Amino acid sequence: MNTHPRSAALFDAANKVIPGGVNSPVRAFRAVGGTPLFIARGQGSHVFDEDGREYIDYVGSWGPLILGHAHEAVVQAIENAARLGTSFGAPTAAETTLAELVRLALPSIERVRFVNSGTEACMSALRLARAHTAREKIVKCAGCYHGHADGLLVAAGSGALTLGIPNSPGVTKAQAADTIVVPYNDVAALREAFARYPEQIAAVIVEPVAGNMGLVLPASGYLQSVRDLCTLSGALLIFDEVMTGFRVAYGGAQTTFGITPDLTVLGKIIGAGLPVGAFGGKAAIMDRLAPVGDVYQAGTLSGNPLAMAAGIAQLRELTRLGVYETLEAMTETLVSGLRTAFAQAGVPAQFARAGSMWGLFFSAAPVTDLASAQAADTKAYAAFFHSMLDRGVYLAPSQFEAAFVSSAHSPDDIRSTIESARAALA
Ligand code: HOZ
Repeated sequence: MNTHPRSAALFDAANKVIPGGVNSPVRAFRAVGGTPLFIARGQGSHVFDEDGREYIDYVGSWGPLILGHAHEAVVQAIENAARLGTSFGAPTAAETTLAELVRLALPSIERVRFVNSGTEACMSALRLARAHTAREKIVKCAGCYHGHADGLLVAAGSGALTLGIPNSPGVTKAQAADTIVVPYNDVAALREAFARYPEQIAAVIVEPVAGNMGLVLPASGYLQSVRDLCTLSGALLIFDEVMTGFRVAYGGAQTTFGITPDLTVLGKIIGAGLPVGAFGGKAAIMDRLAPVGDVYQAGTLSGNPLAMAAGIAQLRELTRLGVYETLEAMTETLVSGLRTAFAQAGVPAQFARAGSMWGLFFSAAPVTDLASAQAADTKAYAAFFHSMLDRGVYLAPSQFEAAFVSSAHSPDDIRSTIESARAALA
């Protein structure tokens, strides 16, 4: 019996006009099977599907909804901004206000440019890094995901990994040739890459906490070694903090781990879930961008007034005393409760947490990189995902994604999620 008839009907209709019925592939539920839920609305920590069912949401639009769905301050800011006009293609004061908030939060950023997505931000940051260093090659880690620009769809994580197409057709050999791939958490491999391509590597781009092959933490000292190797060889270090920025701490993973990247990429969290991204860094690098410098980068919707207003409202809420402490404590309660539930059920699993991001692998062995992430039991994850969904808990429909707790999650949500997991594992 189909328990989601309306979602199923909407999916059928979508499939007729949208490839695969979705506008971003992980949503299609291919990794876990079944019909994707069509979401009608979200409120706080919960989402409601088109069939009227309610779920505790740990996707949170893939991270940006750190205050939960439809937070009053964010909604009000968007409403106010919309009344003044939705787009001008001209500068607005709000862009400087948000830029200031970002600069104050992340001391490695002296100048920031807003774009519309993490993909755009990564693509632009790399162009800038290549121009600044006059070098062409870049290094990325297998299983890290930096959006879907051509040269970055090489050993990519997230949806590309979920669907088994980490190297997408359509990316030419030439586009992929300048991307060097090394395993995450492997300093020796990175050192070897620098030795093999002396003075050719423009930048190393890395998720300081990997969140697109599931959640994989950096080994102790790894990020410092990456920093040191970049400095030694004159390559730029780019932290992709699309997931971790304003999430693992207000100042992002660079604050948590005390590492200063040359460039930082930020994503939808600085727009409270509206389409926005950003990249920023030292003025000496950022000022190569047009119109000051000669590196071209542009966009009509960049710095869009609705996105700026939402972002300002969200970041201001996040500066309230104790927000991160509460988020972290809540997430720790959840993860330790789940860990105990799995242990008591005799199901081998690896849990990881960074601030209010968390992840789960069905694996008896530690997960430290893409190879160990791929060795986890994805079928067991799919079965668990559906059992949890049946019990009103919405996890990411893929093993290779992270989960997120928001400040709207209540102790009751956490308790009920742990209880659901116990029941699902029984
Ligand atoms: N690749 C995104 C998560 N890391 C999923 C995007 C989406 O489906 O909205």
